[in-house]
This record gives sequence, C-alpha cells and structure tokens, in this order.
Amino acid sequence: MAEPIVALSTPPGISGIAVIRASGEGVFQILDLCFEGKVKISETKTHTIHYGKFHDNQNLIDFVTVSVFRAPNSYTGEDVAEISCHGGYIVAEKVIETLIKYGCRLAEPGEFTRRAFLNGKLDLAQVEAVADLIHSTSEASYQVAVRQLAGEFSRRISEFRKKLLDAASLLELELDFADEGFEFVDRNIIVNSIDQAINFCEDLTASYHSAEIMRSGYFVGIAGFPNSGKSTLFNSLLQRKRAIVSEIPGTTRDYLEETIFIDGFAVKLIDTAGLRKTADIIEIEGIRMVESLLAQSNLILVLNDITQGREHSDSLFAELKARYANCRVLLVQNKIDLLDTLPPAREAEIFISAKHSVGLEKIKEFISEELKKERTHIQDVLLNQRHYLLLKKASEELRNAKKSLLQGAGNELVADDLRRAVKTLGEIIGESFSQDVLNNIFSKFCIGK
Ligand SMILES: Nc1nc2c(ncn2[C@@H]2O[C@H](COP(=O)(O)OP(=O)(O)OP(=O)(O)O)[C@@H](O)[C@H]2O)c(=O)[nH]1
Ligand SMILES: [Mg+2]
Repeated sequence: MAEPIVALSTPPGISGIAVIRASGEGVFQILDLCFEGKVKISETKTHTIHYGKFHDNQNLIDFVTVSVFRAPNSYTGEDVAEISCHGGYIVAEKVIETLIKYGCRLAEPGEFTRRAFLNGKLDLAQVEAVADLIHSTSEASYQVAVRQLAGEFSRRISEFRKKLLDAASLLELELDFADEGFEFVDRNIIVNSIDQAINFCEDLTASYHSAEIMRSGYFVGIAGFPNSGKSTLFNSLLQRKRAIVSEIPGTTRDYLEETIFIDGFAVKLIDTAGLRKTADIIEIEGIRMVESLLAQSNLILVLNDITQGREHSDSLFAELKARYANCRVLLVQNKIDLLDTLPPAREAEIFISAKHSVGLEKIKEFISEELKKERTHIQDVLLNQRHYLLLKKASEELRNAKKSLLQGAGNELVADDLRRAVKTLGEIIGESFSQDVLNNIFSKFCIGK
C-alpha cells in the first residue's frame, strides 16, 4: 500500500457537511491518534461507520463520523477512511491539518482515482468516465458517462482484443506446421473478426464530433456588423440583461460567453464584437478574437440589421460560410419590428426582432434539430480525443492486417499487424500506458477525487 494521502472530497465553502478522504498505509492508525469513538478505528470492521470526537491532542475540533473501508474493498483498493465533519471554511481545514500532522500527505489532483487505476479497481476508460461524470453539464453527457463507468466500452474493447489476439496466435501456430504444408486457419473467420473490429472502431470515431458537443456544449457564435443587434439577441436568448446594448456601434469589444439549455443540452452562446474596419486598437483586438471564436463554433448566426437593407450583410454571410465550411451558418434578419411588411424568407434565413423576442423560437428549433441529429450519432461512449486517435490508429492497423491477409502475405506479417492493433486497443483501457498519458488524464481531475 502506498503512503497515506488526504484531501477534501466535497467542494470547499459553506455546506451542511464536508467529506474528507484519507487513503493508504496506516490511515487507521493515524485516526487512532485523533479520533475518539466507542472503538479504535484500527480495530473496526470494513464498511462500518463510527461516531465520535475528532481532536488534536485532546483539543476538540468537531464531532464527526468515520466510514471505514478496508483494502481491497475500497475506491482506491487501499485502506480508506472517509470523515464527515461539519461544513464551512474552517472545520474541514483543521481536520485535514491534523491528519497531515499525524502522518498523511495532501493528495494531488486525481490521486485517489490514480491509485484506483494502479490497483486495478478501474481501467483507464473508466477513469476518464469518472472525469466526464463529474464534469457533465447535461443529461445526455451524464447518461453516457455513467454507462462508460459501468465498463461496457472497456468490455467490448477487451472482447475485440481477445479475438484478434487469438487470430494472431493461430496464424503463428500454423507457421510451425508450414514445413508439412498444413493450412488449418480459416482465413474467412479471421477476415470476419477484423471487419467487425474495424466497424467498431469506425462507428465510434464517427461519433467523436458529436461526443465533443455532449461534453463541451454546442457553441453558437453570434456575428455581424456593429449595431446589428448581436448583444440584444444574446440577452434575449439568455432572458436577462447580460451584455451592454447601445445604439453606438462598437459597444461590444471583448466577447461574452453564457450557457443556456435546450432539450437538456448545454448550448454556449457567444456574443462577439461587431465586424468592421476600424482604427481602434481595442476593437481590432476584439475582432481578431472573433475569428478564433467563430472557428470553434458549431453554428454561426450572422445578424443583419434589416433596416440597413436586406442584402446589407449578404457578402459577410457568404464570406463566413466559405471560411467556416465545417459549421452551420444562418442569416438572421433582425429588427423586423421596424418593417411594415416582411419579404419571403430565402434559404437559411430567419426573421426576428431581438429586442421584442420575436422569432427566437425559430433559432431554438433549429438548434434543437441539430442537437437531435448529433444525439443519434452518440453510442455508449463519450469519445475523447485520446480514444479517438487510438481508435483511428487501430482501424488503420486492422486495415493493413486485412490487406496483408487478402494478398496472401506471410502469417508472420499478418500476425504482427494484428498484434499492433491489439496493443493500440489496449492503450485505450490502459493495458499498456505511459506516465505522460496518466499525468495528462489526471491533470484534468480536481483534488480529492
Ligand atoms: N427596433 C429594434 N431595435 C433593436 C433590435 N435589436 C437591437 N436593436 C437596437 O439596436 C442597437 C444596437 O444593438 P446592440 O445589441 O448593442 O448591437 P450589437 O450588434 O451588439 O452592436 P456592437 O456590440 O456595437 O457590435 C440598440 O439600440 C438596440 O436597442 C430590434 O429587434 N428592434
Ligand atoms: Mg454588442
């Protein structure tokens, strides 16, 4: 068992209770020094809870309960104690300080989960699911993360690895009988296994884009010339006055980002600086920022002040559409309350009055439809970039193996290709890993997890 570590596992601040977690060699003996209940913690059974005084050298700190989990039946696989004390800024800090005084060390971000992985309690894909679960902001991303935590994704990867490994071994075995001219491996069965694995990898990589939306949200950039009403639309969609609105062009110079929820999905709205030629240094910087914001958007709303003429922003619309070919771009005709009659809508054109919240439901419906499409791509995994790159690599390796096999290449060569794919798939669940990969994954965790 590794050295004892401690950290606050609940968010700091005012709350009913706070939970402090300690894990590692000797945590129960350390608690014997600062906890006084009916029995010594070191003499308790696993999965029991004990009430008593938490103290430092008989100076009372708080009345707490201690939950005991003995190795290997705990989150980390080590001896674990979870201390529930009163919430607030002071109590938990004092409890942690005392535990450190008697031998614990403050845990690093994600260190509990890292130990769970190293002790075989979770595989790497499950570790990433824990991070996704904690950070999920929508019902949809939560649902997928919780399924991934249950291990279905890992189970399927393991299944494919086993099949491919068996195929490689059979091919190698056959080599031993090559002199006798034996060929007992059915090529069709192997091609079939490879095809299934390729389909699995490619179905998943195709869902990467949608998974990113589930995880980080659907980004909607609001762009247009100054004074077209971008900030007004931003506020109306948010249903509160967040951005400053004025009749002076160039009001918004920085950008603003806020989240709304549509069908349970996080939709990130970004209000940007108006696009125009300007000599103002701050405004130029703002406009430069707009470009990178739009580049990461899933949808760009190009707002046009229709009182300036319906075609006033057509060239801007065309330019943005060409420049951000990967994202949807809509032309939104604003300030229709100032018109007597509406012209018929062209393709990808919406009429609204941002100020009077007219027509906003058309924008929301459009986003809702787009999200529905994305949702159908999502399978049981919230693919992250690490998975995505590994699955792409694996499917290339599998395609090579299939090609070699169909071209009648030597068994050794095909088996080598198969083993390469097996190794790559193994990296997804952490059968093999590097410290860099682990450090990168755990850097996304918070302290106490
Ligand atoms: N009548 C009417 N006025 C609007 C509407 N939308 C915005 N306005 C007005 O247009 C002016 C500019 O609105 P803003 O929301 O500040 O425009 P913006 O595009 O954010 O402008 P910059 O930040 O300067 O680029 C304000 O006076 C708004 O009240 C609308 O639907 N109808
Ligand atoms: Mg503005």
